[in-house]
Amino acid sequence: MQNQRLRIALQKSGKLSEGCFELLNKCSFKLRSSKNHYLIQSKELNTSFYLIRDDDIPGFVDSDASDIGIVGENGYFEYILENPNHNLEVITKLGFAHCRLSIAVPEEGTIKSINDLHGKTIATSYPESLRDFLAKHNVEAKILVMHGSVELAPKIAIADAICDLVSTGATLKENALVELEVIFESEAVLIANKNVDTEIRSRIDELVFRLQSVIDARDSKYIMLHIDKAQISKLQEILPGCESPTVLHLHGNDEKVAVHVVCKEGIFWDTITKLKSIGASSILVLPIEKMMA
Ligand code: PRT
Ligand code: ZN
Repeated sequence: MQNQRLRIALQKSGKLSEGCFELLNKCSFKLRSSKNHYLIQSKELNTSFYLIRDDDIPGFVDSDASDIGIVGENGYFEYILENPNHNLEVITKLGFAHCRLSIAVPEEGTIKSINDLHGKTIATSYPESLRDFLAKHNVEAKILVMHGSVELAPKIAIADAICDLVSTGATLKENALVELEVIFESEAVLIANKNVDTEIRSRIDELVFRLQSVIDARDSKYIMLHIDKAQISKLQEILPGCESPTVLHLHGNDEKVAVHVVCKEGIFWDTITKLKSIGASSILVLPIEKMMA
């Protein structure tokens, strides 16, 4: 019996929400982004989804307003540094919303190393993560907290440097800034309140199993091809990370076999070219929807 609802906090709209909805919908939830919906009830695993701002998710889970949540590691780190007595734990990384928290400085400026930041002003939306980094590197600098448009701070001369999230680097480039130091890399993570009861814990385990099956399948391909028996070991060299291949007899052909493999690495055109160079033919590369261990 699933009496209690599993409560999940997600970002309502932004850089995390699309990836969250896509991943959860592949786990049989039917979530849709909607302007006016802050609560979605689902029969699947008896869940309630709370759609809120990403900044509120760690506090929501910590205070038991929600059992679990999906947030960027950057938001999680910032929260636990600010709240050392928190009740949070990271359950699993989710492989999307990749970015990095970096210190960046004006391209043509005089700051060329971390030590040059002594006595300077750094603008950021992540003061705790920056404070922690500066302390570890014995740098004393002033932190200016901004909640948006951080990249403009050096241009309008209210800061000498910034500490902000970077993904492609295009925003830094547009503002004539260069990365000086990466503080940490970040991706979306599933966080939980450590004190959930056993019924909720088992439901979280079921959800994590589903999420992991989708994540594992995402970059895996099912490959079918024909090849000379003698070339099977070379085939495994070309497709690293492939499970033990299934080798099937081909009717009326004693030299060639059909090989089926699951390959965990991306299959690109140059891999196909290498497969052809060892005599592989009839190559089929298929996507995998879910992979259960
Ligand atoms: O409204 P709400 O508070 O929920 O959303 P928000 O506007 O505060 O957050 P949002 O949606 O911008 O980001 C949510 C989370 O997505 C972040 O906490 C990160 O974990 C993750 N993420 C991944 C990013 C980026 N990539 C990203 N590129 N968050 C922000 N950016 C911004 C960055 O701040 C900078 O302004 O994009 C710009 C840089 O991008 P590039 O590609 O030009 O380098
Ligand atoms: Zn936010």
